[in-house]
Amino acid sequence: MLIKTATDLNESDVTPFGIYQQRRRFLQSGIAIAGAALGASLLSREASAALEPGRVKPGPFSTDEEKTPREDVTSYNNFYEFGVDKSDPARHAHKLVTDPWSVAIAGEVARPGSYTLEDILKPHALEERIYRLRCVEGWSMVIPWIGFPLADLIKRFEPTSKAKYVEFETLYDKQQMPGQRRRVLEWPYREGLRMDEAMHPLTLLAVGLYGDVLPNQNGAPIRLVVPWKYGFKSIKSIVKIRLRETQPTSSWTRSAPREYGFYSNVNPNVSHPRWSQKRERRIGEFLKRKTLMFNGYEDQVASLYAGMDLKKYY
Ligand SMILES: Nc1nc2c(c(=O)[nH]1)N[C@H]1C(S)=C(S)[C@@H](COP(=O)(O)O)O[C@H]1N2
Ligand SMILES: [Mo]
Repeated sequence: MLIKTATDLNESDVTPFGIYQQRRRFLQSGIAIAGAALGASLLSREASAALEPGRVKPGPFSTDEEKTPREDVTSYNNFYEFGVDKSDPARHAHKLVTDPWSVAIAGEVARPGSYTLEDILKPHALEERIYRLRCVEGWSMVIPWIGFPLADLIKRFEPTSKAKYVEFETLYDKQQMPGQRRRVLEWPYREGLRMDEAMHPLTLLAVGLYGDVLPNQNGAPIRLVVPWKYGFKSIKSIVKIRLRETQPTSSWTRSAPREYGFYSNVNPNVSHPRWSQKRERRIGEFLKRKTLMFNGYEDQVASLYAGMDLKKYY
């Protein structure tokens, strides 16, 4: 596989240098970078001086629901590579080395290769998007992500006419990810989307949350966010993106095919074989809420599934 560097990218891929430099600082500093719009109180003085206020622009599709407190977003996690308890990721994910990081782009693309995180991010303007996340287990959060549309990344690498699906893989490294010593899932963690789902403007590659770089337990340095699907589709700490002609099998489908299908759209009318999906507990709230079709993103995504039997394609 080719190792490509920044110089291999098209001129049209390149962002004005000032923005590029700021983004480098953002990624290297590991400290908050948000401008006034995101709450300047989080910023160290050096960081705020280095960054143009408002560089992370508010993006589309944000909910105005109350955000889940940052403490909960970063301490109540599913990241089985670090253990199966909700508190394990926050406790153990500091072992993950996220710099340097590279992402392989493979399969049905004109420009496959191994790209550094810097190469991956450079042309993309970052946005803040406040999305609901609904875990298949029956809880939900509202999280202010920072990222950019997956579609913009995929287009850069020029999918071939055979590209019908996208497969994602998390890092596989038992030294850094002690949870991988137990076969609770088939490692590496894998997920997949149909091409039109991957190209949908809601589908985000996130590199930050709450105005800061992603904490390791939330999937640093880069993770997927697909807000109309159950949380497990939003794969963390991605090292490979492969475009494919055939439908990939996700880790969860492989481990329990009757419980976790390829689509895994949030759907209150289709129960998990062992529990109902009609209601959910918003983390921090006492009373349960009704789960919304497609997690409340029905207007945006229902057309992707027109004519499909969603009980069959769960
Ligand atoms: N690699 C990997 N990605 C993963 C998981 C995981 O165990 N490993 N858990 C998933 C599940 S079940 C959920 S609900 C979300 C949780 O994301 P959060 O911890 O950032 O809220 O991450 C998803 N992505
Ligand atoms: Mo989940």
